[in-house]
Amino acid sequence: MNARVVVVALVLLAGCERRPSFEEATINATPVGKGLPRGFLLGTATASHQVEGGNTNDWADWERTRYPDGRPHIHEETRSGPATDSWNRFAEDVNLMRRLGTNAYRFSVEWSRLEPEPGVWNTEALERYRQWARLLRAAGIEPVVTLHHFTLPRWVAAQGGWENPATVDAFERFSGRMAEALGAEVDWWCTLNEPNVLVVFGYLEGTWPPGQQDPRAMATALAHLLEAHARSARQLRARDTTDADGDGRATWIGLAHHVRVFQPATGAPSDSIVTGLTDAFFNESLPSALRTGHVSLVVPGSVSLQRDVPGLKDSVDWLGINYYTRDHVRQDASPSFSHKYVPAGRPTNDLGWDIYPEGLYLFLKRYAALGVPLVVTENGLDDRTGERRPYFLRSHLYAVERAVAEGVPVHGYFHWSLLDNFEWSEGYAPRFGLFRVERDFGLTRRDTPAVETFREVARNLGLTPTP
Ligand code: IFM
Repeated sequence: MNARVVVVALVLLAGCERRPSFEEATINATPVGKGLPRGFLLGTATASHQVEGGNTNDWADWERTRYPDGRPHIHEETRSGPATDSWNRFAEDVNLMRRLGTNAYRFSVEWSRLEPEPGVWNTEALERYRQWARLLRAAGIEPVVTLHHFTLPRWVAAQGGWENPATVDAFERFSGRMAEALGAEVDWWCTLNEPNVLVVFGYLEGTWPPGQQDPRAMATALAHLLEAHARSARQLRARDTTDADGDGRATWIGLAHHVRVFQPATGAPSDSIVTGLTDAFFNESLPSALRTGHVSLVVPGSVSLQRDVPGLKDSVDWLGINYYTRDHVRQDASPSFSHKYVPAGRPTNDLGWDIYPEGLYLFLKRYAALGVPLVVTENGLDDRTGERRPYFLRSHLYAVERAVAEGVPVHGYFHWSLLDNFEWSEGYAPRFGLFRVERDFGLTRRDTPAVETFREVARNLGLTPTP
């Protein structure tokens, strides 16, 4: 090879993006945690309805009712009931977090508890959440508060839920009230959890409340959710003026967006087209609306909604990414024009979801273009024996580190979940917890093998798990 050819080859190589190795041996040899930046938030996540117990909201009603053909809405007719009783065991749960060595906890406040009737506020519940935030701070754990994680008060559901613009007004009022009540303790706010998942299950597939199968209703609900987010962010900024953690900012606002890798099943153009459309709707609509302030929702053949939302552009200080899995996509004649599946032989979790850590790296790289810090607000797996979680945790944090090494501003990682909890339509069969919850033995919390892995990562990051 002459010198000119070598120079050209080197120039070409430098211009090529080289993907990091995701070989198991490489991952296992990496002291994960050491490559995360200073101030990185390492935490766990939960949501009120999944852990608190005793909630009365649209989901509790959905759990009691059935589809028109008589099938129960929830696997084995399970009800969330006492959940993990975290409403009463919060201090115990904080001790679990301290044992993990976490420095952040993402939890949601339950709107139906706080405002059981329009304009009627439950001051006792407000006080309890305030105490929780104080307890977390005292333990060196940053509270990250989600304002809406799927559930609605009954009165909001009765007025038409997210299809009704009045719900946007109600959520704005609720957000303002939360900012006033909790702002002295809370800086990190997550307005909404996974609006895309909520509208697909609730308004397109009809498997979550309100049980609709109507693409237009889905688009309307999603547009209202984005408007609610923008107005909520405005309220939080106006009414939470206390810098609780002393970092110079009184609020630090984002939302949690659920992403899935969609990969064409074959090289056929039809598979690629359908994959692109699926990705555009599910993964891209929301970030693009945040970037431009313009909501554009297109479902070929049925919906084209275009709307400017005041305040949406620049409404987030950070973007949360909830990442779990990848789907292979084949074009077919079904209403969604596609069949999504996991090829045989792939490693999966106990819900059959592909375990693909590289996908997290790819999304972090992709959303870096938004120009705001990113936070992995959820990542986890249903692992009923607990044996796969240590490597899952390691490999996904490795993916975060690779993105950080390439300059992506990732500010945190929250494992879903602290403990096994109510997994919506699937009831209590799935186990997403770092701590196992023994439902037949008084909701006792027990370590899974990944607790030790988490502690090791925390130590590598310079945190100090309690013994
Ligand atoms: O349990 C859910 C959570 O409520 C939202 N994100 C996905 C998790 C696992 O399915």
